[in-house]
Amino acid sequence: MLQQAGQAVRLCSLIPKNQLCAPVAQEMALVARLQSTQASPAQSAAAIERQKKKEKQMAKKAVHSKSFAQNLFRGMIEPEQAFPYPQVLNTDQFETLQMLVPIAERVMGEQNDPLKNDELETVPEDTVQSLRELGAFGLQVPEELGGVGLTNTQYARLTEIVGGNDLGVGIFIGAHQSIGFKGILLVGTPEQKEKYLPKLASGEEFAAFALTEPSSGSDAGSIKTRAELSPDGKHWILNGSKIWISNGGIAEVFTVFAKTPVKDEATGTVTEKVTAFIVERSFGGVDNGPPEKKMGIKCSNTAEVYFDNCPIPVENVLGGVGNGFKVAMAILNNGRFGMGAALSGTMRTVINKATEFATQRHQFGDRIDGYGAIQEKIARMSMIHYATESMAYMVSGTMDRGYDDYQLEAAISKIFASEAAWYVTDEGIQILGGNGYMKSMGLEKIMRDLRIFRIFEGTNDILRLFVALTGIQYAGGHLRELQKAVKDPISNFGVVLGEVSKRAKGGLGIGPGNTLADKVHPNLVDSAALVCKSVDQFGGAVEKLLIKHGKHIVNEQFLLNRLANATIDIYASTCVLSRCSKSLNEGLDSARHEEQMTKVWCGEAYTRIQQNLDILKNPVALENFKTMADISKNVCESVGPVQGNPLGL
Ligand code: MYA
Repeated sequence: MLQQAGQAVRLCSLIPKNQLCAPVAQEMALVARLQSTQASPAQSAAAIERQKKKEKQMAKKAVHSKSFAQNLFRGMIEPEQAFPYPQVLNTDQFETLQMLVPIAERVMGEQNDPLKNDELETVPEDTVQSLRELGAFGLQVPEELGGVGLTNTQYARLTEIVGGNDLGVGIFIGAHQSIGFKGILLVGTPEQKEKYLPKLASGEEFAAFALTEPSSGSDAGSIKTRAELSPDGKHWILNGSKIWISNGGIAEVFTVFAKTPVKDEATGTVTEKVTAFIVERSFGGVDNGPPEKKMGIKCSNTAEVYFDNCPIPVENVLGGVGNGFKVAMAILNNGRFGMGAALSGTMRTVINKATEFATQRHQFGDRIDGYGAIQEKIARMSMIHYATESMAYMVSGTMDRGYDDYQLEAAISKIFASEAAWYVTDEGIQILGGNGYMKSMGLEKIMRDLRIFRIFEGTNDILRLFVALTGIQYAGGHLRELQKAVKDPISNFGVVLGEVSKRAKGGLGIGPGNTLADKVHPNLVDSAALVCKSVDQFGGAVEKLLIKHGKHIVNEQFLLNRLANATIDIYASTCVLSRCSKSLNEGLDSARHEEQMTKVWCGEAYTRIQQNLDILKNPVALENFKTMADISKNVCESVGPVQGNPLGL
């Protein structure tokens, strides 16, 4: 290490001294920190194993990504995916959508009755039939396999209509195609696609995604359902049970994840790895429980599914034996953008209802939309909806442009949309007052439906950690690359100079400047500057955390959450800047309004980002986190509040 530091210092002599040596020495300290491993003696064997696995992942080598969100962790703006705002529909695709949108609006808006579905706890057959006729069960299945062959952006637009009308129906059709058979679409063999997709696309059969188990929710890798190869090697015999499976009681085809023994041919050792299977109910040994009684999305079916010696033909392995965890993650990553789009539709509906009410309701002699208290609510609801919508179509557009490193953006969009929709609906109900609380208004149902969106498809808590840790892992990989480059500075001069000068500027408080100035509309340059400043500070904050915690950053969830929140705010600001620039450039009627929203959004987001980053280094806040861990421990030990009632009774 000393030798490397020496080389780095020699390299520094090529560049003004006081600017470069300190950051390089800091790099060396950081790399040393990343390499250290110290497991606390109090940790259990399993926890230590897990810790080691996580720490090993933190030592992954750098792979350059075009992901906007990942590069934030290096303090860098990678504009390629975010600017200009994606415009991905060709004329044909636009016209197809022009034809489908009014039909979808008619089926959902006129025929479907959300309140009735909620009461019946099912989707009536005539609505299902209309959805079949619309092609709603195979929106992204290629036309030659009986689907509509839509792109992600086209799918997003239709999903928005469904989400704006009935989230329960959305989950019914979303669980079917967004995750249920998405694996077949993404990694299925041509034979699997031909065998299963036509009947699924037509809605003759329904599909479900079976991952979650009683003891395996967020920790998806810990599933216990197992499959073993039959003695004749022709079938996998599946045993286990899955819970809370959307469409579990009505599906004919399941994508099931199970542990399987996998032999390493080189060493002969056998390990248990997750494998994905396509399971037909007709294989036998498949059963389900009664429909679950839920808080919301009641018309969608949710049930336990049991597998009792279910024989699965070997050709029904999906994506290769032992690759199931990656298959599950690929499906979830790919499906998450749909939530952002659906919930944008939900928010639009709520804003419509709230403003319809606010512009008609008179209190204290005036229309209530004239009062500041209501105006602030409506403005905030509109801005957060604008950000959600901008993000949803940014993600679908990124996917349609062929990028495959969008998993952070998709996770951010899911977190953001589910919280934004909750906020908007809560405020919508507040504006309507007692009227909003009544079932007949429909907002009460939306609120119940929405609650699950912060929980399923990856809880927002776990996704925040995923965003922060994946970003840190990416930044850490680049730091190690720098370390390697420093060992051979002559042949890697570019890497070292680029990285070191970036960090040196950061160390001296000289940010890279407003690198987005030429990417946004001139009216938005100041707002873009706030994003650039935030990114620079964010990169510095990540680096300091790595210096302080090294690989053990994986355990610092209080801090990781703040990093994730800052990432989300930076990404949201970027999406609105990009979209609003497009609107201004095209002279849309709404452009000035969008500009107002963008400016306020970016200003307020900047303040929140500062707060989140400040907390990371604020000794009082850090001490408070420790105290909160203690408070939680005390409350958990007494399994409830520690103190009694103030009256002592
Ligand atoms: S379905 C159930 C949803 N369940 C979940 O989402 C489970 C959440 N848990 C996880 O995602 C994982 O277990 C986490 C990692 C993230 C916690 N992309 O050691 P690891 C790689 C790519 O960190 P763990 C439902 O709710 C990682 O780099 N790769 O793993 C239905 C590593 O790679 P390598 C990823 O600590 C709802 C390896 O995996 C990802 O065990 C119905 C292991 O990583 C990733 N994301 O856990 C919804 N994560 O080995 C209906 C990890 O190379 C849909 N890795 O180092 C409707 C939608 C449509 C809307 C319509 C409405 C109108």
